[in-house]
Formats: sequence, structure tokens, C-alpha cells
Amino acid sequence: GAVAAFAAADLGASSGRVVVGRVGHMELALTEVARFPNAPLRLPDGLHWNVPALYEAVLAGLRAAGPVASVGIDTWAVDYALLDADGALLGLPFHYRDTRTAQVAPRVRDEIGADALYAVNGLQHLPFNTVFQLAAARGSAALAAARTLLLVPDLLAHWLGGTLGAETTNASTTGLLDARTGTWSAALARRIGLDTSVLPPLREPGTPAGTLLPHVAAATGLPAATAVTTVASHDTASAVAAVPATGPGAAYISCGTWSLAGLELDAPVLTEASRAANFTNERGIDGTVRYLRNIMGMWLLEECRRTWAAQGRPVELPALLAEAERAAPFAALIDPDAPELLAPEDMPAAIAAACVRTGQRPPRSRGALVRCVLESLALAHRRVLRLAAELSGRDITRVHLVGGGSRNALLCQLTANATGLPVIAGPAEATAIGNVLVQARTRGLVGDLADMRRLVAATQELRHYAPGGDSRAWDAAQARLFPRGAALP
Ligand code: LFR
Repeated sequence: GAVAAFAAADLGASSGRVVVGRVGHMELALTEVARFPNAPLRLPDGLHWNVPALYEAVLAGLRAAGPVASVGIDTWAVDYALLDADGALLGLPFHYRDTRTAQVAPRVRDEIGADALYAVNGLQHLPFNTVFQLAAARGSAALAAARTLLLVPDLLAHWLGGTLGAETTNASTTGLLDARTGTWSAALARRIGLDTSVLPPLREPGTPAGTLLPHVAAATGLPAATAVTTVASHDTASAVAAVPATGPGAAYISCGTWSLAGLELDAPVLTEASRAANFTNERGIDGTVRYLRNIMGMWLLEECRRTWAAQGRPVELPALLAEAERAAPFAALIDPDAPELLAPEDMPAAIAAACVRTGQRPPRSRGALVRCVLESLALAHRRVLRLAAELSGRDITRVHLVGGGSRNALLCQLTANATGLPVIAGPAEATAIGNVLVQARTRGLVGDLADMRRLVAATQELRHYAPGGDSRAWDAAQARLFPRGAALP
């Protein structure tokens, strides 16, 4: 049968990679050809993404990839670039962890009305949603000069293939997309003073986005006829597309920098209860809804390691996890979503302070601290999945944990124990796989979403974790950490 190769450029908040995926009948094989760091850049006006450096790394990755039928780009969500009337980049995009939106977001939410906002965009309130970033930028010179707003993967696709568009899964994270119709909400854009003409036409995953510009072909050694394909450009949407779920009852946790825990639905849930529980309705491929909540995720652990390394006390992950496994259970628990953990200078100190603030003794070793983080994440997974089931009226019988966190056996087991559900871990590279499969589908190499998932299930190595441990101890821990249940902090 036919086999073809596709390049997926997948950029996460801390690293990027270029992966080549070969897809054929019952065949899906991935090779990572490049991996590079994505370090935020602090400039006098705030925290930014170094997008030219990322673009350069993508070009180098494509050179290493060799001949492919097409290229697809996905990245984290919400962050945007502005282009002026000449198509030139108006400064580096802000990083979503920049603190300038902290005051603006609640103000804008209250001005518009939290319920009015949710009724239109169906989004979890996060201070960095694009709508709040744009409200913070209101009146700025860059916004005044802007003719086009591009989300980060759309910017990179523009630089590769020359086309302009807003891919829908990622556009759904801006807060400016109507959750029911899937079209830009001009009314909401005007509410924050945004000239709606900067919003590019929407485009669906699986649609063409041109072919490589001549200088891109020259820089990568690829033929100029190589296609650029619009994929599910929000990394989480690509990851969810590659969840190897077959049949009903499956929930997912896309676990990387963030843990995105929830369900795939046919229609958004826009009820008051859903809003109060701060659930998001993001768009998936083929008109699906990603009904989920952001949980702070492996960021907590990675930031601890970064801080320790900067203090001259680096520690390898396997050693750290082994220590955490030996540490006493339920010694200290934190709410992973506490706002002060979004971007602290010193994560171990911030976690210790969170323990003190809640009347607990801070962990006294690194292993104990990591145990606290992982148990707290497992409890947050449990709470969010139970809420998702309740708010959507769906039953959950098993949990698919995909992304880099699926390599963390302790986190997988703790999540199984906390939820009382079997956890099926993997693939770790779900995002790149989802990116590749959407490209393969446009070439007819794989069928619908269910076919894509069957292919992942049949070809990728998955690990199963049965729930164990003392379920009453988890119930008690849950009551201790989240005494108000679904209520917001
Ligand atoms: C995960 C992710 C989340 C989004 C966050 C910020 O990588 O894309 O889905 O909420 O990053 O963009």
C-alpha cells in the first residue's frame, strides 16, 4: 500500500521538536530529527517568545527531516504576533506567563460579565487568554500599527508558506471565538476595542496552507512543491486527536507543561455550573469539543528542577522520582492551580510558602517535595475528571494519559489510585502524532478520527496502570485539599 512521510514541527513551552512520521496502512512510525530548547526572553517590556529563533530551529529541523510530502506546525495556544501593513513583525509575541494581564483580566471579565463572556466563548477563565492580553495591549503603538493578528503556529506557517489564516482549534483558545458557531465574535472583539479586520479568515485542520516559499525551500533543501498543511495547530488539540481511545467511557489527560484533563464532546457545555467550575470548551478536530480544565501540570516539577540546577544542585529526573516514591504519602498537599505558582522565581520556595499558608509543614527533602507535587496533581486530575463527568452527564470508565507526563510511572500510578480508574499511558509524543495524522488524512492515508485513533492504538506502545492503594486515604486527601469541592479558589 501507499506510504508517505510528513514532518511535524511541535513547539512546547520549554522545548520544540521536528518529527518525521511515516504513515501507511496499519503503519505509523515516528523519528525525531531535531529537538531544541524554547527559552523565554525577558526584555524591558516583559516576557516574550523568541519566535525568530524558533523559526530558525524549525528550518534546521526540516533540513534534517529530508523529503516529506508536507509540513505541519503546532504550538502552545493563546499567544499572538502582530504584523504591520507591510507584513513585518511588530515586536516579539508576549509569553502567556508575562504578568501584565494579572490585573486586567479580572477587570475585563467583570466589565463584560463573567456569564456573558462564557455564554459566547465557553472558555475557562485564565488570565492569559488572548482576549485579556489584547485588552492589556489596548492603545499600544503595536496594536495601532497592526493589520494582521496571527497566533504563533499561524505565524510560523505564514513564514513557511506565505498564507494567512487562523486555524480553528487554536483560535478557540483566544476567547474571541463563538463556541456555538465557531466563528469570530465581532461583538466581543469590539468590546475590547479590537479592530476586527486584524482577525484573519478561519481555516480548519486538514486544509492546505500553500507550499514552501522559494527561500524556505532553499534553506531546508526541500522541494518548493512541498506542501504546508494546516493541522490542529493547538498542541492540545493535536494530542487529543491522537488519544488511542476506542469506544465510549474514555477520558483523557494531556500531560506536559500543563495537564489538560477532560472529555471529547459533540457540543459545548455552557451551563452556569460549568462556568462556575471553570471548565473550557475548546474546539477539537472535526467539530468536536475539548471539554477540559487546565491544571498546572509538570511545570511545577520542571521549575523545581530548573531552580535547583540554577542553585548548583542539579538532579536527574529518575533519581528524583525514586526519592519521591520512597517519601511518606500525603505529608503535604497543595492546590497546583494556586495563582502564585503560575510564574514564581523560585518554585520550591513558592511551594513551601503555599504549604505554610495552608497550615502544613513544608516538605523537608526534594523527594518529599516532588511527592507533594505529584500527589497534588493526581488529586487535581481526580477532581477535574469527576467534575467533567458530572457537568457533561457522561460516564468515565478509563483514563488515557498522553504526552511527556505519560513517561512518569509514579504520576500515572498515583493518577490511577486517586481516580480509582485504570490509566492507559501513552503515547508520549501524542501531539506530534496528531499533527502527522491530520496531514496523512488529507492525503487519504488514514480515514476518520476513529481510524486515526485505532492506528495509534495498534502501533504505539501503551502502558496500563490498574488503580490500587488505599482509596479511603485518597478520599480523605481530596477532602483535605479541596474542601469546597468544585468551588474556585
Ligand atoms: C499546552 C497548552 C494549553 C494552553 C497552554 C497555554 O501546551 O497549549 O492547552 O492552555 O499551553 O497556551
